Amino acid sequence: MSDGELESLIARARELGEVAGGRIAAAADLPALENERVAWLGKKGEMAGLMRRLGSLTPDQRPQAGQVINEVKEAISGRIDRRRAEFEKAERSRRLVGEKLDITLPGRPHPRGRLHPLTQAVRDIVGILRDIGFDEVRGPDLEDEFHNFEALNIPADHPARDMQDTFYLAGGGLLRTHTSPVQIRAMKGRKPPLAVVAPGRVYRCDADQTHSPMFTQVEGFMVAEDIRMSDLKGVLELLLQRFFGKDRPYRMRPSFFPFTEPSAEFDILWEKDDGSTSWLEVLGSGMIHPAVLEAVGYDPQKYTGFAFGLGVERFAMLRSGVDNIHAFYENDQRFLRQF
Ligand code: 2NL
Repeated sequence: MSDGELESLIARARELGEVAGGRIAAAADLPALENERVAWLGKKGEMAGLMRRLGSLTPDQRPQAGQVINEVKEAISGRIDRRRAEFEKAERSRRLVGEKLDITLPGRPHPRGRLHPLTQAVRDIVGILRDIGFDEVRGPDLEDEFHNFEALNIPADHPARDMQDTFYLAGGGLLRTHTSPVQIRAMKGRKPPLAVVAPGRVYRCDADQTHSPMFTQVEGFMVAEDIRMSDLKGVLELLLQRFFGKDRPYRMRPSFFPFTEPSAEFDILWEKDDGSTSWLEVLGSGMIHPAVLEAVGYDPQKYTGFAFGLGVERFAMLRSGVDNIHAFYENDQRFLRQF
């Protein structure tokens, strides 16, 4: 075999190495680069073609030519690897620029949750009474005639028992019209002396600007030997002063409820925007009627007590200046955020 064939093979290998270098440098992206790898180094590629030509050389010529071809192959492979690394680096920095975070920006504020104004008012009222020794109790919204009416000395022909005032359920149940039945249950389950406060939702068949078919009440009572009207006045004055402020004038005037005798209502003096004032009723109360004490098994000769009831919406409205009770139930964030 002639030296000419050896020389031409080596020259061809070096020439192809040069051409491959140019093509690899010109590859525009990773897929194009992969095409070059297949074209030069693949099984059917240019370098494999050169290797096949080794067969036409003499055995002592083959190692020489083989070494050159291998050097060229390695050079091509090295160029491809470096070019690939360049593409990968460029791709990474493109991604990093896209994902860039400005960690010096202020964080997005999370709106702070808060208690509903009625929940706040219930907690304040109950808190004031717990401070002076009242026990908080809760009970069912669904009641029966005995606990809601009969035990409270409300006779069968009383207007409160009318379909127009009370939500009756099929089957004889009713939605409690006050939290008194919770107190009746507390009295039946315990013995005097005791003082209890019962907050909760109550229901009446009634709706306008100042009435909602569901509203929130806090009732309370105290029963022991020798509880007097002065105890009633002392406790309720403290409640009004702590809730509305010490300087807010109040007055007590006679009233009537079937479950208390005598009965008294409390008004507070309210100053309007135009400077004029008026008395607003905020609390009903009285000495617990002997018939009520008897209904729960207490001896009215031995024990006396007072009880009171208040509408929480009223308390909350007067404290905050809200003039429509329904605002408390619409869950408008613009309203609720103000409290
Ligand atoms: C009002 C009047 C009142 C009571 C509620 C009561 C409860 C028992 C016994 C006796 Cl278990 N009385 N509760 C007493 C007087 C008035 O509420 O105007 N509430 C909004």
